Amino acid sequence: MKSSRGMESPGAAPMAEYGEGVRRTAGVLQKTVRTRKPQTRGEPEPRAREAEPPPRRARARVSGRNGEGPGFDRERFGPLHDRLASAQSVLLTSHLFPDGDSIASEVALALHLTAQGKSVRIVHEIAPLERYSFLLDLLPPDCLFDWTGPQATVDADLAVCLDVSSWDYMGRLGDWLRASAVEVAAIDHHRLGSRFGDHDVVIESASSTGEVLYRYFRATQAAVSPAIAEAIYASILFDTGCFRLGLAGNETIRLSAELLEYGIDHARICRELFEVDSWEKVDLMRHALGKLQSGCGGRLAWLSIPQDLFHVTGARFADADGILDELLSLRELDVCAMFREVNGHEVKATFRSKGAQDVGLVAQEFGGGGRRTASGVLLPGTLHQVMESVLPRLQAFFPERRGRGGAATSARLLQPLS
Ligand SMILES: [Mn+2]
Repeated sequence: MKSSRGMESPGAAPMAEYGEGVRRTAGVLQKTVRTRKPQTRGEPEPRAREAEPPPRRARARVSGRNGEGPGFDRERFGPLHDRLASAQSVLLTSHLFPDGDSIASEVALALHLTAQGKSVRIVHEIAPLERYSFLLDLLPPDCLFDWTGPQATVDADLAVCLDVSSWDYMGRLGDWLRASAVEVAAIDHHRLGSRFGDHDVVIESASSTGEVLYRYFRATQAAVSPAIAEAIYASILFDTGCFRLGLAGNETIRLSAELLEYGIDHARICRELFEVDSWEKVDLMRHALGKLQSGCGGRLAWLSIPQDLFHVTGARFADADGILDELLSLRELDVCAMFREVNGHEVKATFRSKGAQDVGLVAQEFGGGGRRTASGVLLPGTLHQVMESVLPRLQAFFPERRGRGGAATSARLLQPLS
């Protein structure tokens, strides 16, 4: 089965969210080439971002020898550090449907670069969801963001691609970058198929691209402002679902504790990231869970969402994102999958694993991408065809169940809602 793209993070906004003309602008930021917008939530500035001194521990950290901070690895960080130092105008971008990690890491790097007097522009060909505006509000007034795509890129001498290491998942902007003379660097935590840019920094053990950036900042003794710390902390919370999912290991938690010393309001960021659902989403979940099926002794579960359901409930494509993360709360469950009909001939398959099974490999086998615990792929075909093709691969994770009366294939259909 031929397939296409699929970076995936918990909460990632997938393709069809933006894929139809009607929905393209619904619920997403609709600004083009503008400076920072005024505060719109009617709240006072939550903190003095630049005025505060860094916390004591952060100050102590900055006094390394030979210009090298903790964890400095010249081979890993040196080329990017040198190239960023000489860049004047930097374009920042991410994958096609930017998620919390995409936007937060772009914002953190933009803050870092503008503080050095560099011209920075964040570019996406489709606007990010409105829910990420609290991150964009951290940007300084002179940082431009632009949702018009490739035409915005002409004056950059370096492009940094964050949270994406696949040209396939960069849309028209990726095509433009590849054809242009602009140098490219990747900062990422996804499994890298092949070398991407000339100055890549990829750390697969990091929870998020924001964490990769923070390790880079520490290693290069970069000044970390409270706003940078907040953006990085948000990226870690987003990609780990508040330290529950993915790679939330010792180092991630240690670094997060360090970030909290910048005066971050953990509860507020959790609210901004995770308490943003609509009643339409709840309605979608209610219907979608009515079609939940399980197999392999309850270790595998899957559900499918026909396109109609989005129309009926008024929910957006991305509203289905959190459903699999909810299923992970099931004790017996190890792997779950969701199949969303994008249109009559394409289906987005999304996978989650608690970690023992590598769903990143499954997505990769079908041409998609992601990590061990979260992955996805856009596949051609009808819902039925795609599920018939993909489910046996997931069932193969649990061979011991297959020999026992075909438990792997006798799916249990939970009682639908009346
Ligand atoms: Mn990420």
